[in-house]
Amino acid sequence: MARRTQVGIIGAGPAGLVLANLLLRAGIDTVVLERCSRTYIEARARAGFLEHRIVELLRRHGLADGLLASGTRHTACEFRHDGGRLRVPYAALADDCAHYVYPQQDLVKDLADTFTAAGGTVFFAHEVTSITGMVGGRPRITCRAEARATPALELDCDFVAGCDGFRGPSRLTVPPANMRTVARQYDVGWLAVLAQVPPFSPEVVYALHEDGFAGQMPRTADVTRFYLQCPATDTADDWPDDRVWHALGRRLATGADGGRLTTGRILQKGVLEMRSVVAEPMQHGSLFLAGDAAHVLTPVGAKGMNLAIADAETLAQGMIARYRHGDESILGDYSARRLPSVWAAQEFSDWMLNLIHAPAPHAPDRAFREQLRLARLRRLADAGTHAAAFAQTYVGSGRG
Ligand code: FAS
Repeated sequence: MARRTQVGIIGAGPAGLVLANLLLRAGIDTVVLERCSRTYIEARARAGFLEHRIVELLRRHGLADGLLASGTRHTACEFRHDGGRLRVPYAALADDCAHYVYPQQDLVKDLADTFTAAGGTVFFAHEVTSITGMVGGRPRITCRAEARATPALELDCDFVAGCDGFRGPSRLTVPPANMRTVARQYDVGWLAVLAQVPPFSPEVVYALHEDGFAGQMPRTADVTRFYLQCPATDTADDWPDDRVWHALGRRLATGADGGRLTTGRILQKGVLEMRSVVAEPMQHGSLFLAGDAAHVLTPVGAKGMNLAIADAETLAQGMIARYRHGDESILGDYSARRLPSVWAAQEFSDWMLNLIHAPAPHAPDRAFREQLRLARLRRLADAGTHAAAFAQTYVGSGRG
């Protein structure tokens, strides 16, 4: 027997859970379907950097209590090159707008707690296997439960929100003739490391080193995220712990007054594929994509989670206007409203990637590209209009 709701949401990540909370508060019936268990999604470490405009968005909707109570406010970052250090006080250059660092898994837990405490329904450990009736019919979502004994669930709804990430079924359900996917693959990898050590600097540090980029992203007082540029073909096996710590120490140029890198237990280690993808349009009939289901970026510039939450707000506004006033205009141009911000974030991420990454060792134009990125760094140092533009885009001071 199919269950009925107004909006079926696939995926309990930042996009799905923000959307679910906003719709529930507006009195719109919604059901969230999530393939993984609650315990798993509330422990899955990913992003951690929240832009100013996204913190204000969550505050506006009463969803920021946890991050404002336990998150850390960041107002500056540092670039290191060849023993030199350039500190960019981006908040001071962007109307005192700051980032908040708050682990994504903690935000996801807050959002899930708030939604279920308000009576919201999430089917955890339910994997969506098909989506039908998006055009001209009645959308139906079918999923199978992890627990073999539990019968498959069918959900009839007016709208389907595909918030199921880059590998989820939603985008793949749309015929290619109705949605183009544009992509860029970068010829570098990022070794993403999560370590049980205190950060050596309270701020984000980007090191531009001839061996490749290295970065430190504080997460909490005793857990730190590090990134190391590596060949795209590398795997975690190529990076035993001592090699990781050696490369971090060398590239981040810690020691003296550069902060002392504490080595310790590595909790997580994996090579991230550096690719960027955008689906256009982000909707098809009664199916609307939000977050990584519609667009992925490299973690450079830390925009992924922020875009996902901004998509969810615009989609919620569209659905609320539709149910309350029969006004389909926001839903009608949902993609036109979101894609400019998506491409702005892609452009910034690409610019940042070319700033911090060392050109490939044997690239014929290596020396030229090296000078280009130093020129970019010098422009950031002059604290003029360019640095201000960097600060505003980096921190997300404008409307997103
Ligand atoms: P999510 O991927 O978070 O959520 C989608 C949900 O859908 C998942 O819970 C999944 O289990 C579920 N799902 C998938 N298929 C399903 C199915 N068939 N049925 C039911 N459910 C299904 N971004 C930053 O801004 N800063 C960072 O530092 C950063 N670091 C990252 C590090 C890593 C290792 C990764 C992988 C990503 C990182 N990102 C970062 C990007 C990341 O934060 C994403 O942008 C963010 O999770 C996007 O949120 P959602 O769109 O909600 O998708």
